[in-house]
Amino acid sequence: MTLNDKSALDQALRQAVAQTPITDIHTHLFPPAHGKLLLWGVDELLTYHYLVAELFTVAPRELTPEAFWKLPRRAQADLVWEHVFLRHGALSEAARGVVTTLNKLDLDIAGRNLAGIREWFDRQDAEDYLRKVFDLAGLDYAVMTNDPFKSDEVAQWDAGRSVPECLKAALRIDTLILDWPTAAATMRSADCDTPDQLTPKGCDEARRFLTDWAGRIDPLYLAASLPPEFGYPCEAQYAEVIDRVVLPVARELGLPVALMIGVRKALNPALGDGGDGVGIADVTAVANLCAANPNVKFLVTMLSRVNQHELCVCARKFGNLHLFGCWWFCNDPSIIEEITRMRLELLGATFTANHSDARVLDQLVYKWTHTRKIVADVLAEKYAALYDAGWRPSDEEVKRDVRAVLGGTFEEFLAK
Ligand code: RAT
Ligand code: ZN
Repeated sequence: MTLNDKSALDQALRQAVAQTPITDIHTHLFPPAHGKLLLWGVDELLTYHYLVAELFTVAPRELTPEAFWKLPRRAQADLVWEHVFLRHGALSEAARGVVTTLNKLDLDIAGRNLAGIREWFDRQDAEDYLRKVFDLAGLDYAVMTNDPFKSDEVAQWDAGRSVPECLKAALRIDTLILDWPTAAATMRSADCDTPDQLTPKGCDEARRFLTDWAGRIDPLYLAASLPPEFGYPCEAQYAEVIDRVVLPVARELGLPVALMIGVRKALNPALGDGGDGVGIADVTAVANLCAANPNVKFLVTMLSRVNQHELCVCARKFGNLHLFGCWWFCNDPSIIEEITRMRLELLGATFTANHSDARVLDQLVYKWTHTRKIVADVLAEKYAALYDAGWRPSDEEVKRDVRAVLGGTFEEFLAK
């Protein structure tokens, strides 16, 4: 059906954004059967590392990170609640996210009834709650981050625990790329004969290790987060690991390589996960990787706002490069809006607008509520301009384009 009037077009678009199932292509969720690895509930929401970092910008000087980390989770959550929410207004995106989530769950956040909210969570069952959250967020599936170099994660796979259909795997390989000796030690404990040096035999064994893991968990892609200094080609050992291990496995198994570039790890180590920072990265490294490896697909996101325009231009040059998400410090409304508009203008609907990066199951609710609103507003503006220019899209085309930026082009890219 052609949408011949502008308000029908706007309505169709907004309805499509509200109803289209989303594929969340990067999270830190785990199957409920993996026990404690799956974080959920109000105390986990309140102690999200974004909020812990915020706590230490407002907390009294007597409260040190060292003392904070020794407290039980609930006491940590109380401190965030008191200082970030009650005393300082809950104005950040991470704080608003907690409010959106609890409100969408029909809990009494307006009444600030933290005790009642905790009681409600104490009565939930992880499996049922997972289904409820996926329904509320409107997801078809989410991609996990599965690290074969982390023993607590490996133990769950060794035990053969079940994985629900709505969670797909991604094989995380930061340790392999950035810290060969530690990766080699892990591989040796998994019956690979990998020496501390990057020898031909070590590379064979590492390729075998990755291939075995891919067989076990069926990942959609290989993934790593990298520092701003990441360069390619370069003399550093990581470039050799990429050339001799990662790219051959990606080619052989037909798996894309996801690169998240620009994190300055442990800027303030006392804050744990909340202590990482951002640096401006080198987009040329991505261009060189894409140019030198036309038969490997790259999924790329960058952490610095400064890199976003150059990265969009790069994506216009390489069919083997797919841009995704507004990562971490870019996952704020003003920046999501800017990046989404920029990507649409430079790339059309051939990118993945966002990923949640959810570490706590419940965060899916707010991350996608907030992103859907922005995607709807930006697409509405673009469709209105296109209408004014004389184009008349059909309802089906609008739905196709909405799905494209919410997971459709990601799936096409995987299948390419
Ligand atoms: O966004 C985050 O929660 C970060 O801490 C990281 O998890 C980052 O997204 C990563 O995957 O390394
Ligand atoms: Zn992440």
